Amino acid sequence: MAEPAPVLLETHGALAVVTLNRPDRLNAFNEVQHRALKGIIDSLDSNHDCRAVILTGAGRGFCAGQDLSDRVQPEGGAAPDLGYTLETFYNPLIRTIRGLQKPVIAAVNGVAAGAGANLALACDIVLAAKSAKFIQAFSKIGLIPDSGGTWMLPRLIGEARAKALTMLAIPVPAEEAERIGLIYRAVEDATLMDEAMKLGARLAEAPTLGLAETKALIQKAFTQGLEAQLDDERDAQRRLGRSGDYAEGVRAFMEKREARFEGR
Ligand code: LHQ
Repeated sequence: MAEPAPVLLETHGALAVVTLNRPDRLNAFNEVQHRALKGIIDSLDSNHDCRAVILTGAGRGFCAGQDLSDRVQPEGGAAPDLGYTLETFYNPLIRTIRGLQKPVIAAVNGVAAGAGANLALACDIVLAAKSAKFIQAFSKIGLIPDSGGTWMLPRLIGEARAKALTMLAIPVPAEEAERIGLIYRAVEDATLMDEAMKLGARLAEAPTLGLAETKALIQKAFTQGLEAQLDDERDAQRRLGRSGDYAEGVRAFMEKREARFEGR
């Protein structure tokens, strides 16, 4: 029998739902799953008809990070080059999601551990089922929080919490993750996908160019001062002022009707 696809793609109009699909391994990444996900995300990136993306996991987990069964080192065997793995797979994935010119929602259906947790946190809006938890599991196996973890965590939750949660690999339940600002919202398990689909559908009808500029500007804010940020806001607003969606938004407001944005 053919192996099931390691990543599934469904489209609902302009909304794409991408599902990591190795449920018996809690969707931990092997190279095949990495290549499949990268291929799908790249195709959505260049597809103008796709205006919002949901990333979720099949089964009871979101993603348990690297598949460690691929990584058992034989006694006396050569050490693996984990830098190669990051450079080849995880770093391009995180860069692509952060650079995607459309919003990405993580619908965290269950445990998100290691690089799986940081993959979720790299998404623009993180919803999680109340039973889900986030674990910076790296310190348990002698590693650092990769896939952007050391960059995102102090920014999201501050240095004190970031250091404690990573060094102690403390599991953070979804409701606490919401409370400390690690994620946007924790929702009832049974409603997670409905909530994610509602949010996704709304974003897929929004002015995509404006959302893309908003995403890029908010991400930039961490690495530059107010002067540079004001300049970048001016440039982005200038570009958006020439967009069809801006013209439509203003017309719709003046005509007291719902705007029909086209992502142009
Ligand atoms: C797994 C995994 C897994 C294989 C669950 N691998 N099978 C980047 C560069 C290169 C290399 C190194 O890593 C990285 C980045 C990283 O991501 S490092 C961090 C890697 N991930 C982890 O350390 C997490 C390991 N998993 C766990 O700690 C637990 O499984 C969690 C807390 C996620 C879930 O615990 P439980 O709910 O108790 O489930 P479980 O442990 O029973 O797992 C269910 C099955 O999934 C089980 O298989 P089995 O055949 O016994 O049913 C696990 O072996 C398998 N699984 N994570 N990462």
